[in-house]
Amino acid sequence: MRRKNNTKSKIIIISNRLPVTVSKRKGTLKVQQSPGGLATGLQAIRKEKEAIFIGWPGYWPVNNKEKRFIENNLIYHHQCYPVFIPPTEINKYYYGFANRTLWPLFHYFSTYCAFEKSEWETYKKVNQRFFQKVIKLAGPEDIFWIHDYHLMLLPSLIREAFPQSSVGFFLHIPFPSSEVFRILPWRKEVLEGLLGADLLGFHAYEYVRHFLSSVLRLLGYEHEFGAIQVGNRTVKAESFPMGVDFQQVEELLEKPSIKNEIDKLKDEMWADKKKIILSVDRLDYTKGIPQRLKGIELFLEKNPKWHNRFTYIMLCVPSRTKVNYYSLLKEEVDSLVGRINGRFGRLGWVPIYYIYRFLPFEKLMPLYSVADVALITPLRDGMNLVAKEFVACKKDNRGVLVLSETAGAAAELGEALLVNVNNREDMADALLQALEMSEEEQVRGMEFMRKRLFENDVFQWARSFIEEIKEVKKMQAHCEHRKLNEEWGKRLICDFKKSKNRLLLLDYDGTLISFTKKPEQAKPDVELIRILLSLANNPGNTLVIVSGRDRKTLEQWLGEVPCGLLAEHGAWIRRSPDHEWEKHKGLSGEWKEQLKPILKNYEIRVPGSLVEEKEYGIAWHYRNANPELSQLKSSELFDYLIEFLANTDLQVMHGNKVIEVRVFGIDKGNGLMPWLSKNKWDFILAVGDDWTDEDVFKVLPSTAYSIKVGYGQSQARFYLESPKATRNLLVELTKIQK
Ligand code: GDG
Repeated sequence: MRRKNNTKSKIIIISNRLPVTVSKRKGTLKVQQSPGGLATGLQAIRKEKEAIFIGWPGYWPVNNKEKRFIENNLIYHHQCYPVFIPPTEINKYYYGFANRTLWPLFHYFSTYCAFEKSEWETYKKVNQRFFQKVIKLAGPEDIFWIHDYHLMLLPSLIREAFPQSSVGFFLHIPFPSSEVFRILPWRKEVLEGLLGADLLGFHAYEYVRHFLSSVLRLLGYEHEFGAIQVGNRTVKAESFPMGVDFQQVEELLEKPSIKNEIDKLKDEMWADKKKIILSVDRLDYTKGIPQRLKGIELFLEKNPKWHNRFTYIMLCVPSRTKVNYYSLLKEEVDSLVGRINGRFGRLGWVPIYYIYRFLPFEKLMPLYSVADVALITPLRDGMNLVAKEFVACKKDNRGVLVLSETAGAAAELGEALLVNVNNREDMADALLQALEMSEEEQVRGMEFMRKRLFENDVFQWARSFIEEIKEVKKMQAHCEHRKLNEEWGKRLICDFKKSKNRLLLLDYDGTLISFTKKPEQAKPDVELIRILLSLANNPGNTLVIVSGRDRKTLEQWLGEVPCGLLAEHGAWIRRSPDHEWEKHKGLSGEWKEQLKPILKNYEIRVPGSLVEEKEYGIAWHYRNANPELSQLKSSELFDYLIEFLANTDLQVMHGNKVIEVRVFGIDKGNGLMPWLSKNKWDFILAVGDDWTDEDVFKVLPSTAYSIKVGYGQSQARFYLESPKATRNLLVELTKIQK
């Protein structure tokens, strides 16, 4: 029964719910399509990709025989591998942590959240259960695609077991602002769990932004265009708005049984010329159902002329009925519907048809098809597929979508009437506008939306996600390829041996020595001085220390080494100990007096940060400050300085946890010209870790060995992990004394 395939890669889709659910009625087991938006997406992936599914079947077997029976059925008929979870664990993991903690928190209902340690523990345990199933079925070559908030610890569990594997994670609900996310007591564990993936997908760019800022604020990892460096691995966060199966909708609309159903509905509903308003939701507090009903009540109060001229079909599917807030919501909705129907209904007309059950998609389509207006007004929604399905069903381009601006779908469906659900007036006005909209206007909006949905259907969504995982893997492989590995190390040493005129350009902080809490603590140790002396004393070598530090410090710390020095990123150079310091032409430091108070102000406002004054530059360091605050303040200061210094000859640089201002044209590459312009070098090595070292890498000939210390984008040909690795390389070079 176990399928283990280590030779060929396959896609493994892992989600809490399988695309099918098992239930037992009157002693008979039944397998049905699972409800909800995620299941809709999974069905689509399975149409296109060769994939297997791992997930909870929604049922706990009574004995082993039943368990085996279910397993066989699901595996052979549905490519689904069930993870059986005992009811006690389901209570704490699914109804508990997933739906009483994560769901409300991620939808900004923080007051609905329970923070129960035992539920969190069970959540971890169930993630482990999924992991155990995964390792039984998977091989390291497989592509893992994990879905949704129930399994946020699984990416890192898989990463540990298969370090080279391709892991994608997609969140179907919003990722909240970091201010809200940080409320979670286990926030770091959750983020670390997610960062085990190579690619993290979200429905909207806004959620990506929130995720990245949580990662920065809570774990201190910065990002570059959505790429986060986690150790030696690049992790990407991107938005992939999920679409619908447009083609299936078109085909189903042609199916005789559905056509008949549509005609029947039209006869029934349109006979008395009433307009049809439709909503379709799980009965969930995030869907804004009471708010919508109150909007309709106000609409009825304000527009008596519309009485008896429309019918609102409100389809609610029962959901998470075991969670307290859901049963309270049910009571509230029942009473509001009763109140409105009681107040405005009359013989022959009730404004609201309230249906409380699940309808299969084929039954939904005729409703979408005949509805004049869809009222999709969640308070928060990751995407909302119902809105998209409604548009996809509007083959004749007629119909109006009223959509809440806080649904992920609003980012793509800008032609809809966008509303603020909490504003009853806004809701009532939008409904009136929708009911009275001219056909011309309806068609104009619908056409645009349909075109967009046609192009970005659910297959495009799945394809682009899987393709992007592969891209991230390529990016990682490229990075791995750039590593100065043993083979390249040997080549470097061999070229070093063969050459006679070598130029060695070494940055100091972060390259030869690790960062310290305070800049003045990064004095060279005995070992470093020994290495530098040995390199500098080799007659074949010309050694230059290329630093952003001031010349006094460099001289104090490295004065005994017979090497060249470049200080303040090239504002000063000392060609050799026999030379005087030379200043870059036309430099003046008077401007610093104007900037000092601004930077000092930041030093006071951001505890742990400090201002460093150089002769021709001034810098604000924030390495030891709170990452959250310093990220915010550094961007603020950077933006401010850029504007403040526009039209001057000063430039602002955002380096590694430092913002520095210096005179334009001063950079390490320019500063090195006195050495680089000599054409005698048959070997050049340049090592640096920072943004400012890129100016050196840029001006080197392509044969030079340029090495970046640390990961991330760089113009350097190679990279090394740490200052320690740099030293190891240099020690090897000291062994060649010619
Ligand atoms: C989550 C996120 C995100 C079928 N019968 C009924 C029914 N269906 C199908 C609909 C639609 C799906 O269920 C509902 O999807 P939604 O996207 O509207 O909402 P959630 O279930 O909350 O889904 C959501 C989605 O995942 C996908 O990523 O868009 O933001 O919350 O395909 O055809 N739906 C309802 N009643 C039925 O009788 N409500």
